[in-house]
Amino acid sequence: MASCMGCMLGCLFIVAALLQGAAAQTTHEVGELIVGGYYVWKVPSANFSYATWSANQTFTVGDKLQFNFATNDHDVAVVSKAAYESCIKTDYYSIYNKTSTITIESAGEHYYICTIDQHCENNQKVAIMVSGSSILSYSPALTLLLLLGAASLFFFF
Ligand SMILES: [Cu+2]
Repeated sequence: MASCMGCMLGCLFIVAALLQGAAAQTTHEVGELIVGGYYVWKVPSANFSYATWSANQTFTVGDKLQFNFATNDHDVAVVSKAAYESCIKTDYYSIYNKTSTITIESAGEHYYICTIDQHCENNQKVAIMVSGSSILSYSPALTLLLLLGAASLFFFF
């Protein structure tokens, strides 16, 4: 009976920790806040900068980038650093032609540009730096919770 309780307690701890880890993943709306309260992927106005936007956010593997825009007005091309810097629009890893949510799959730098007209030259492009984070490295409290869960499993079995 005691081992059953311990097992259940351990499982609950781990499930709670995993749920908290999943909830920690963020969806970043990549864009400028417009009238009406929407974030839109667009050519930045004078008082908005994608560089500043990016610098003020924390990106973690598993986070999502949401690009909102009207089809044909813009697109999102995932590009290399060189293509980002020089606005090379024909050399991309993938491209999205309508409002899209892109999951960040890996740590490091990621680059996105709009290939429509001169939008990229007018700074409709964003670079993000993604930290390599797992659930365990996400927070010390979470790690402790996981360890407690595992320990109670071990102890009661
Ligand atoms: Cu555009």
